[in-house]
Amino acid sequence: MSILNEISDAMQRGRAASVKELVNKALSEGISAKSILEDALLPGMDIIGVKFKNNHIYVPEVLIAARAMNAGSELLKPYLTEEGVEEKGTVIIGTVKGDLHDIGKNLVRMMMEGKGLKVIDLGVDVSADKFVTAASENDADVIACSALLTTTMNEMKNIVIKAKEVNLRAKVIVGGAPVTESFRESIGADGYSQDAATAAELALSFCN
Ligand code: B1M
Repeated sequence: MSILNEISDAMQRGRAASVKELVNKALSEGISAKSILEDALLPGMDIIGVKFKNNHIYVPEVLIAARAMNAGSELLKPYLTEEGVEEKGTVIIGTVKGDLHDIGKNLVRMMMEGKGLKVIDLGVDVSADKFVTAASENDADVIACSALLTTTMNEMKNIVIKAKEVNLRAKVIVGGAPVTESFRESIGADGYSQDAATAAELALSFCN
């Protein structure tokens, strides 16, 4: 089995310690952080998603796989982030109210930090008020919100409404698996992106 398959396999089994060990080994063998993310961790999580959907595994198994995924991707952070780049803007990031999914949001944060943006991470289950208050207090350029549930993505509309109410300077950008460009348009958000890398580019484009 290739080391990338081993990483994917250990992640799906929720073996965080093995994932860390294997990721470090892969890095020391010269495999790029991008490849470890895109060819091992992300496809592994796709498999977990399919098994979860088909009731082959349940929330506890998904949760430990998610912890292993986060443990592996944290190790990649220094490689995805350019050292010593001047701060180019401030982003407030979080997963919307009612939603506890944070793996995608964490990747988006990492990619944004990699572009030299200062990212203030509010975590998960973040209310519209909290997003807007944090953006205002930190004079942020961008609010980036993530949602993974069709039931919680509507919370993004409240963020757009609140931001307009207080005439916030920050642009609101949205993303997450169920979110689409037409949804963005329907709620009047300023931008949408499908993945972490383009989310970082989009955020940067809104910074002065
Ligand atoms: Co949940 N879950 N989950 N889950 N979970 C999904 C999302 C689901 C699709 C699974 C399924 O049925 N196939 C389904 C949602 C169905 C729907 O709404 N249409 C679902 C469900 C139903 C639930 C619960 C309701 C289950 C239950 O309790 N019965 C429950 C809800 C809890 C809650 O939030 N209130 C629940 C719970 C959980 C766990 C806690 C067990 C765990 C989360 C752990 C964690 O995040 N720490 C979990 C997981 C892991 C998943 C799946 C398997 C994987 C999600 C993930 O991390 N993907 C997921 C199935 C799937 O997506 N295939 C599923 C990897 C990640 C890198 O991708 O987050 O899409 P993603 O991020 C991408 C892009 O979307 C984008 O960039 C990222 C990287 O490219 N992106 C952005 C993300 N945010 C962005 C923000 C931006 C821009 C781009 O801002 C501008």
